[in-house]
Amino acid sequence: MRLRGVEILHIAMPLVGAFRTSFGTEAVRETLLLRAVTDEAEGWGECGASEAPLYSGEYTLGAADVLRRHLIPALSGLPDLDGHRVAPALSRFKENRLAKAALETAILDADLRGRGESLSHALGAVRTSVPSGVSVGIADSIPELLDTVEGYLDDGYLRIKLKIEPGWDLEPVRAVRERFGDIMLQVDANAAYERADIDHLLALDAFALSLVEQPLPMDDLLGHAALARRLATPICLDESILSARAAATAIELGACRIVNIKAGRVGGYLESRRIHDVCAAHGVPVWCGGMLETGIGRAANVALAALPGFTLPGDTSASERYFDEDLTEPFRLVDGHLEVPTGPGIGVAPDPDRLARYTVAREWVPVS
Ligand code: NPQ
Ligand code: MG
Repeated sequence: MRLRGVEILHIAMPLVGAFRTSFGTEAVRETLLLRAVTDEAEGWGECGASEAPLYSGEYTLGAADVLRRHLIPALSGLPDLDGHRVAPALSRFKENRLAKAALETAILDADLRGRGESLSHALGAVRTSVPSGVSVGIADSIPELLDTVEGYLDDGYLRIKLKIEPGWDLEPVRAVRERFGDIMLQVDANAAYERADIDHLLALDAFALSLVEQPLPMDDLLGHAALARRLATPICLDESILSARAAATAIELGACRIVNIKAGRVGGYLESRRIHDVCAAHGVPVWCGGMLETGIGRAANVALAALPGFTLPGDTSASERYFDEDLTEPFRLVDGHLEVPTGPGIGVAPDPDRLARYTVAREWVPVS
């Protein structure tokens, strides 16, 4: 397969409600879609970056710049390009994992479409549908939070994840546990605490949580290990796990017992599978995280979540959790599950009218 070029589409999708985390509030999903054009097929990838570098150091316009200036040109002149050859061709460029993942996914999608194979099959999926959880942002009040959670439980979500931060932790968690009883419940701090907060975090053990996600800074694996020695609730890492090697290190240090896998954060779906494999070898459960994806990114996440080691419900929510109108046919919750696409590649494509409605700029990056 030979790459002809990549179209970078800048999109802005209004969210059904603002999503607040310890690092900021998002009301419009501003990111990139990539359309890879090859001599065999076209492929799509979605970038996890958002308008500002708040989740990681990457942001949408920075990702577009590194893609047009460095990453896409590095794929020129490769006569036998396929999904597996993207990461080696990009490896001399440091970091920029969200951008690299988007490009690898677009090439992988084109490659698989050309061969008529689904991404789920290529990755080693064993399920036809995946259990879904939902991530619930920080609310203005506890009554408002309880209303939101009740709505998601009525929708059928199989587990609830509450975003927490200092000042919004024990009381909202207690209120949800008391009101809804024995639901599957977990929390995500997005690195909002420090080692000095360890005594405070131990109080979370009172609420029978499935896990506490990324309580401490991403580079503090030893802090997570110290917390893990005192906390009964399993620690799950998100931001800290940037590669399969990082997963192996974190597990060996005792910094986590569960891993959140987001393909964007680790540079792509192929590295995601390696993390899945490392975790499986250590008996560490994994689940699929989310970055407020449109149907393009969501389709690929659902394929990944169908692998055997994904034994916990992911942040693989239905389209309507985030958007009134998705770019693809909407992903719908059926008995708490999303169906895994079976068509070639990621198995979905943007609807042209809806794509035009939410595209704010597009640029064609040719390769020779
Ligand atoms: C997490 N996701 O698990 C992330 C955080 C997150 C679903 O909780 C724009 C882009 C906004 C990426 C908000 C969920 C975001 C974002 C939150 C990622 O930590
Ligand atoms: Mg997280």
